[in-house]
Amino acid sequence: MVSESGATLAMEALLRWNHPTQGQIPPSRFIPVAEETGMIMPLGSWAIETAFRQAQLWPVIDGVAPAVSVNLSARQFERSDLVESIGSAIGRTGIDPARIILEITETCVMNSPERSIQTLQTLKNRFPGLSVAIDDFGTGYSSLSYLTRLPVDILKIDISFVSRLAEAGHEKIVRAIINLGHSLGLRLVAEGVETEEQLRYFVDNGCYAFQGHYFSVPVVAEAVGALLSSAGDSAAAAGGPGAAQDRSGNPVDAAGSVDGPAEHSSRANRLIRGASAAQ
Ligand SMILES: [Ca+2]
Repeated sequence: MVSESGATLAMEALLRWNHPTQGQIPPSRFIPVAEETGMIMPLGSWAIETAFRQAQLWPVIDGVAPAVSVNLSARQFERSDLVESIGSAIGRTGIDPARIILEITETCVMNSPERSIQTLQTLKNRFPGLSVAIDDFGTGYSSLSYLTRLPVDILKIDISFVSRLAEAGHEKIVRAIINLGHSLGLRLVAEGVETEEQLRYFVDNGCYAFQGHYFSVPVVAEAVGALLSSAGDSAAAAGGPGAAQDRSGNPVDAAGSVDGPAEHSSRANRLIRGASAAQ
């Protein structure tokens, strides 16, 4: 997640399975099986702790280390030992809870809204600073009255709306979600940003942060440190005295690039800073 000012606010942890003989098995294949068999519990706990541990290795840029965002499945969220499990992972890794974002879907929350409110409140009381995001917002079923009572911090606008933003109907829905988020005092994150036009739209409409291939394709855990360092350097450069000259000397080219993640990131930083300055 990248802010309007170009800072990397958070990295979302994504689970991948590189099988020794079958190669890459996508999560869309193994997560449903894990959910069905109950394997999601040990797998989910391992994923959370591993993400926290990796986040502890990330560089601190301008005194701030990015947060780590982890996805919770419905079954994980409904477990009675969820709070203990997250507490153990925090204890073992030493991560500051203020650097943790938990992502849950609206459908998962609405399965049992009263209980969800209680669970989220307990998590936030036990681990001050921890943030909660409603993931893929707009695709599930939400009760608006519960939404006002849920102790959540962030709405993530689903990729399906972002990718079809050019269609009038979708743009209206996105605008309504943004207005809803603002009215409820929530931070809005646009998921799946791939083009300069999409980015500009969300910058202009008051989104808090953005994520997607425009900034970086998913990278392996070992490469995240270098990606963050590179993004930090370019953000600092973009804010420095030579920034305007750099921008005009190196016009942003968002089309057809085969840049690596680091180049994507530095380009995004320059673009976002350019967009902010133009407002
Ligand atoms: Ca997510």
